[in-house]
Amino acid sequence: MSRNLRNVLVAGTVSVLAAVSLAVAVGSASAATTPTATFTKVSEWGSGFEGRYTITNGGSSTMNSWQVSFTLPSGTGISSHWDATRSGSGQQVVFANLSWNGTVAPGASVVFGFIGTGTGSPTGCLLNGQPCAGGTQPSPSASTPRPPSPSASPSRPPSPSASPSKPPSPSPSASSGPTGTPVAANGQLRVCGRQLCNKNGKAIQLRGMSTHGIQWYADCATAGSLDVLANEWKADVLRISMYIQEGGYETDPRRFTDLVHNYIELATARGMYAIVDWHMLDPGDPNVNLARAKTFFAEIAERHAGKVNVLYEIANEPNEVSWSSIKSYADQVIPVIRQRDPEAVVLVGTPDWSSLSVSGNGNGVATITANPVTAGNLMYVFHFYAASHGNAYYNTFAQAVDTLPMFVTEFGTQQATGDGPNDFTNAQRYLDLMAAKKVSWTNWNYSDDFRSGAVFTTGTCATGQYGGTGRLKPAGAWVRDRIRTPDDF
Ligand code: IDC
Repeated sequence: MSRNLRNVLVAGTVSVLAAVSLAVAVGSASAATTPTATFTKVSEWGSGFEGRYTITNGGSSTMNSWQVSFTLPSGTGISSHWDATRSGSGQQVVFANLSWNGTVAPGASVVFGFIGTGTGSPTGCLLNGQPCAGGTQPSPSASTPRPPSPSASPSRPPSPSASPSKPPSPSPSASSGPTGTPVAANGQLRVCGRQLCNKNGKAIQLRGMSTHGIQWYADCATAGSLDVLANEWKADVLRISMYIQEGGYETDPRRFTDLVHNYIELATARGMYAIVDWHMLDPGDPNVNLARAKTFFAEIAERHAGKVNVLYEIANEPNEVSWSSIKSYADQVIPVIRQRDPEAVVLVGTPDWSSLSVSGNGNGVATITANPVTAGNLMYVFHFYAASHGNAYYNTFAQAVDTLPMFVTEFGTQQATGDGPNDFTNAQRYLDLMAAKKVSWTNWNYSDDFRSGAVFTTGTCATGQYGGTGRLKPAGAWVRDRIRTPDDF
């Protein structure tokens, strides 16, 4: 699969979407001097779709809050949403701003989105009680009041032309998402020997980004930021980092499970693989969270078994615990996943913060080889931070990739704190090895945290402006360049 093909297809999709927006907001977009809310279906897959509203303040005064209401036809529903609160009942839906995205300056836009079930589209949209298509506000001094434009009429019944007569899409299957993407090219992955192989049995390398902890930085992993990650950075994979402690899953299992469901859908709609990262860290014994992990992974695997793009990372960084305890945990969690999603690749963390025991001065490669996890179709995880982890780490990793199936789900170009100066030279040494051996990787992290390892400068996520390189820290610009280079699928 060439990047060029993917670009062409993405460009084609964008033009269809542009046409859709035009049809919905016809006659108002350029002339509007009042706020508008424009709906687009970002992608559709037969049984559902990703919907997006863009609220643009075409007026001359700042909006301090917003509310968008509409009706869905029966048979169409909403399974999850982001960047807004949702209320309403039955087919009546009401979305309103969150605390951080209610203020919209003149000329600015905010976006929220949802995953729809069924095939219908919203009708009767109102933004703060006014038609979403907006209109030209008559100035008080105008001598000749303008007649309301047809599109500004709130009582307009949904005409056939308001629901765009989009030609049937090339019907991507429900499981593989949009065409021309890493997932469309590679389909269901499996571990063949020590490699990660695609549906054709070809060894491939995936490159992408890890979110920061979604309990802190959910606002950096949005439909808009993931558009940039997929289309501009050309990432193959998104790692969804859900901490268990530190304000994560244990505080509200329902909410965090739903967040992960939603990120899986967002990645799927963009044709990226999704790694579900059970980000256990402190305490370091994964068995402490065993019951929680079983509950969580049962629901995730049940819901997403029909997809080909989900990988399960069952223990981020075990520490201060033996390999045999980690193996015991893996041997209990993996069957919970496999009963529901038999084909999925599973990733297992290794001792001493997924260092293959190097951090504890041990030799995890030999220990694991002597006593591997019982299940097949799995890979072992290695993490490194280039400014902290020199030859001892590198040499163990080099030995591991010739011995075990390995996946690097986290690395940084800086110190193990995720902060401090970058060592791009040492980082490149690891990347060269991973390219040569086709070891897949995700970099830590796709957020605007203040530390040097967060790719965006502080404050980026509040602006919603992720494109280009203007808001990237040095580590962000460096890793973006290394994700964007063509794949060999
Ligand atoms: C760090 C975050 C930091 C957060 C801390 C909490 O950068 O904002 O306060 O976690 O535990 C890892 C971990 C990952 C760390 C990262 C950088 O998997 O959670 O993130 N790191 O320290 N292993 C090695 C480095």
